[in-house]
Amino acid sequence: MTNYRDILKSTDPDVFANLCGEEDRQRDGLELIPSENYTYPEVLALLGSVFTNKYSEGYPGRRYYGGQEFTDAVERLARERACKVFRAEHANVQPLSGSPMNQAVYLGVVDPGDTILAMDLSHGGHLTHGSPVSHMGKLFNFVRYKTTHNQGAIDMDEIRRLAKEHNPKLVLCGYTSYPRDIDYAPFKEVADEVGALTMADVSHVGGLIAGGALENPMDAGFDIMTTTTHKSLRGPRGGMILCKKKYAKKLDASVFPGLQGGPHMNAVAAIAVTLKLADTVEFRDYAQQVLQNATALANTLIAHGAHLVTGGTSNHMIVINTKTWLDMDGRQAEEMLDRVLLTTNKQITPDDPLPPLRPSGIRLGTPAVTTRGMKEEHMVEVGTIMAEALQSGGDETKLSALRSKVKQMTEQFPVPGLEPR
Ligand code: DSN
Repeated sequence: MTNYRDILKSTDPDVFANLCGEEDRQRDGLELIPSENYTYPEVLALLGSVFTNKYSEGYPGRRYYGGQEFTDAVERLARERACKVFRAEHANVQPLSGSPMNQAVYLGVVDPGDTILAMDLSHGGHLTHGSPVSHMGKLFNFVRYKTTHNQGAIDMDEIRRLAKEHNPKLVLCGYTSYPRDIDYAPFKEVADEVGALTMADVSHVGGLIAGGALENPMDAGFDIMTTTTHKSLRGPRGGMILCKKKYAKKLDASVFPGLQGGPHMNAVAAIAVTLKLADTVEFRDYAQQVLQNATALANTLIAHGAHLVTGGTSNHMIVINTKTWLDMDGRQAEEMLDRVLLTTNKQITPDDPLPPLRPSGIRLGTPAVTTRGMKEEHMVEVGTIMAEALQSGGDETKLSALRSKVKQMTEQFPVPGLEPR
């Protein structure tokens, strides 16, 4: 078998050195960014496969180029498996990633200038959910709802009021920084009352829904659901649109030729195998463990006095207001945790008075550490290390001791698909 690494090393030692550096970073540290994960060795094999050589504009059986016997087969497998895992009538597996996936939905089912009801960015909505800095925010009239002031709950009365006032064409839920599960049925009710379509962007929790650990919006009668494939689902970077049959034609045409050209068939093949692996008892156990680990981590942080947005978690994610807790902004907190090899991301909090690059908090989650095999007792350890690091005042002796503890844990739990050094 060709040794691609040796070829790369000899052709481009600079890039090779950075690849090795990134491997070491992933091996030696703990990934706590809630949208990241360690993918399967099978996915790594497919991403680096000859499927990347192929142009496949169109859909299985209707392509614009020849030579599609095998690309058709893998795309059909991916679509069938997506429908089965998410109980959807139709699946499009070609979106290149999360943003084009959501853009394809808007451009496919609503007209420019139409109103879309979605969550405010600082309360957990994604950039593509109508942030004014995104092109989507300029193209469509986004009306934004917020969570409640005290407990950060979804305020269905307010959402109903806004829906009746603004008559949206699309009601959107599913978030990028919201640490709670969602009750989808009331969204469907409100949308039905105003004649709007329903869309759930479950990019963060797609794997937890596939694994049966969280509620599936398709079961609540949603029209459209989108999910990225590289977060809790553990697949390649990519996106999927699931929908009722009656929107299939419009949404397929919106992805291609509306928005995209050739799909990345190496990623489509990798999505197919990801979905096969998601439909297993092992994956269902994994999804449950992600939730149990998040609860254990949240409880540990709370025991150390941390201020958690919404007071806790009921999904894979935790958002900490480090500003109110320790008078430390999110950038300082992220950098302090980097020093003990715990990777998190700075995060704006609801109605954050601070700017996005120096916001009030950090966001973390458990999909990646669960993939490494960690359980609740390890989360207690991670939460304690985290709290001690954040309260260390930057003392290098303390941080060095904490770093050693993290290294011991990472040696005990290797990254799947990454050989030990
Ligand atoms: N970047 C993703 C996240 O971290 O949530 C969303 O686009």
